[in-house]
Amino acid sequence: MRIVVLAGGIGGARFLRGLKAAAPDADITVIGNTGDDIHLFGLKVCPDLDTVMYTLGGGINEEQGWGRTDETFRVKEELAAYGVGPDWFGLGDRDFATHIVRTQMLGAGYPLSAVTEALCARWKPGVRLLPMSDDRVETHVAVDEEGERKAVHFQEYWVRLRASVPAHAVVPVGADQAKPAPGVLEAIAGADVVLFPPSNPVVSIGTILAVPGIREAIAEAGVPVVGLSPIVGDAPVRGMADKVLAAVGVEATAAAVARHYGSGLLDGWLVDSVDADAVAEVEAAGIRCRAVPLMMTDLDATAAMVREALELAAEVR
Ligand code: GDP
Ligand code: FO1
Ligand code: CA
Repeated sequence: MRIVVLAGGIGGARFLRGLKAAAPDADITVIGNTGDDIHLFGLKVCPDLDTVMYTLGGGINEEQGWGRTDETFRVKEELAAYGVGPDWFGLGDRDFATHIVRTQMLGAGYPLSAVTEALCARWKPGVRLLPMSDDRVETHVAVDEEGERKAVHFQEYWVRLRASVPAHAVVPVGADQAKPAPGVLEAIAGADVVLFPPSNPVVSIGTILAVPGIREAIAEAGVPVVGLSPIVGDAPVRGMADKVLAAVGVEATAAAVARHYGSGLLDGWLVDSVDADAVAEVEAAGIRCRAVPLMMTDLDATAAMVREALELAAEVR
């Protein structure tokens, strides 16, 4: 079975671990969000691609969910001694190596897709990891700071500001001009099923869908598209997805997120058992829906979620 997954960082990566366990023989292509990407310390940082790569490759810091395991911060301390920041973004020593390789290869002219493939040759994530685009896309967030409306990079909003100020708009800058990376449209066209993990609907999956051609390819593939809610009990399981949902005028509920994707895109939607009340509302919107446990507490629980998603896909086919 050929499975295409649109993935952000932590939610996407943990879901993919469950997918590999539940469908060990599947051919999995991951289309990763690159809207979080930023240039810092002179290096190109791709948080969501690295989170997927390290998680599936066994190098992730499990507690944190991002960055390398067994990490130290000597380089960052030395940079700080030169007054070089930003101080709010923690790039570890082991992680620095990944970023040096990436930036070196990009500087030599390789596209991000080729660089990602080269990095994955070491980590062997067991999936084909493609950036959504080789073109630069950066999510910016409109906020008020010191009485002034301004746009900040998503990382500044998320990491420095901890999403503590209202987001007035979320803009994937460059997305409208971006082309899907090589292999993305082909993977979608050849898929048997497309899955949306419980990733952030706005700044992860929303950004991938903002690359012209990707949403259309999914809709035209004529295969089941099934998603899992990142919202459980009217709040994100982790992180601050409610803040960016508010910016696009979507309520932080499992049903509202399904309606946001819409029946033109989604065929099936899983909500958590605590949100069983939402099933009728989602089905009324023309999306087949089931309530099942959606907490990725361990690999078994995550694999069970995946099996539910694949069963729902078989049902809507
Ligand atoms: P990020 O890029 O690191 O923010 O990760 P993603 O965009 O892939 O996923 C973030 C989303 O995952 C958040 O909105 C969380 O609510 C959701 N999430 C994290 N853990 C779980 C879980 O165990 N169950 C469900 N249903 N959602 C989860
Ligand atoms: N998240 C933080 O909250 N603080 C950090 O210092 C931080 C550093 C970092 C370095 C590399 C990397 O790949 C990810 C990193 N993240 C950090 C996570 C990440 O930037 C955000 O959680 C995501 O972009 C949201 O998906
Ligand atoms: Ca992300």
